[in-house]
Amino acid sequence: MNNILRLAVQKSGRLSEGSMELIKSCGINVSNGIGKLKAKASNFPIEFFFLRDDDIPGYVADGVADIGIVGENVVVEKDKSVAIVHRLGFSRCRLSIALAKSANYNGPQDLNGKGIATSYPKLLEKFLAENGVNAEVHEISGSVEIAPSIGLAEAVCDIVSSGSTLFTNGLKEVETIFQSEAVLIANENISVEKKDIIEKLLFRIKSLQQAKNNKYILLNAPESNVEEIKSILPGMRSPTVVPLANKGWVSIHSVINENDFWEKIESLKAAGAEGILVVPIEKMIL
Ligand code: PRT
Ligand code: ZN
Repeated sequence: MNNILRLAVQKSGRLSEGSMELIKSCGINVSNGIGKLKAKASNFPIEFFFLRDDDIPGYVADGVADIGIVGENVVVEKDKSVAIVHRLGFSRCRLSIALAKSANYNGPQDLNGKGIATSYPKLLEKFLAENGVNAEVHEISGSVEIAPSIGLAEAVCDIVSSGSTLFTNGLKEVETIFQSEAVLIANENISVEKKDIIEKLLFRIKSLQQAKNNKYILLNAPESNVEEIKSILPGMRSPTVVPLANKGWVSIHSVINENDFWEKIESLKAAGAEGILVVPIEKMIL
């Protein structure tokens, strides 16, 4: 029992799908039947607790769970003693201050004396203090965006993703005070055995993230241009060069970062590359 890692994930909400997809992509089999509070993986020493996201930092800090997947916004707001072990890259969003579309805004000083409704009082108060703003913070637990229309506050400080909620409520985003994504958190006093399991899990997560950022590229080129092409495609170590049946031609295989992709394709074509194929990589172990 002691050597089973207890992972807290959101039961149902914006983090649930991403969390369980990540676990599945790590090759871990688990059936999270609807309404279940706990589940065990069949092929990895891990047990899942399905909880409300707000409770996850507290459960991890108290050691009820060893690790958890939760939005960084919630981790910082709850301010519990947990370690952020790894950033997971999904459920990205921002915490922003918004005002009525018609309001004038030239900077944080324009928030002086205003009422701001939010579910994130700590993050908001930090921003206000850093900017020397004296505003009245109203903590509410949901539907923050309707606060101005019901006369509760002139401004809101809420999570934004596409911006459509603010837009449909006649609000405009004026300050982004925090950028967030799902993170893996851990209890600060974890046993050596459990640390080992976390390392195994992290190894799998990192292999997936590496793979996502890279593509496998195959192309044909005249043998005489190999050196030039090699200098464009550094690859993991160095590109693979295989002779083609057609004399004087080779096939070159390598790995390319997704962000460099279009820029490099142009220089590869200029260096005589033909029949370029770019394919996704499922896992990448460096
Ligand atoms: O029931 P439980 O307490 O577990 O869930 P919850 O309702 O408190 O949280 P949930 O599922 O809404 O969000 C969980 C986490 O997802 C948040 O803490 C963020 O880290 C992250 N996340 C990512 C978001 C959004 N995107 C998001 N768009 N959380 C909330 N929203 C809401 C926001 O509050 C606003 O109402 O969506 C609306 C804005 O979206 P846009 O696209 O209209 O801008
Ligand atoms: Zn919540």
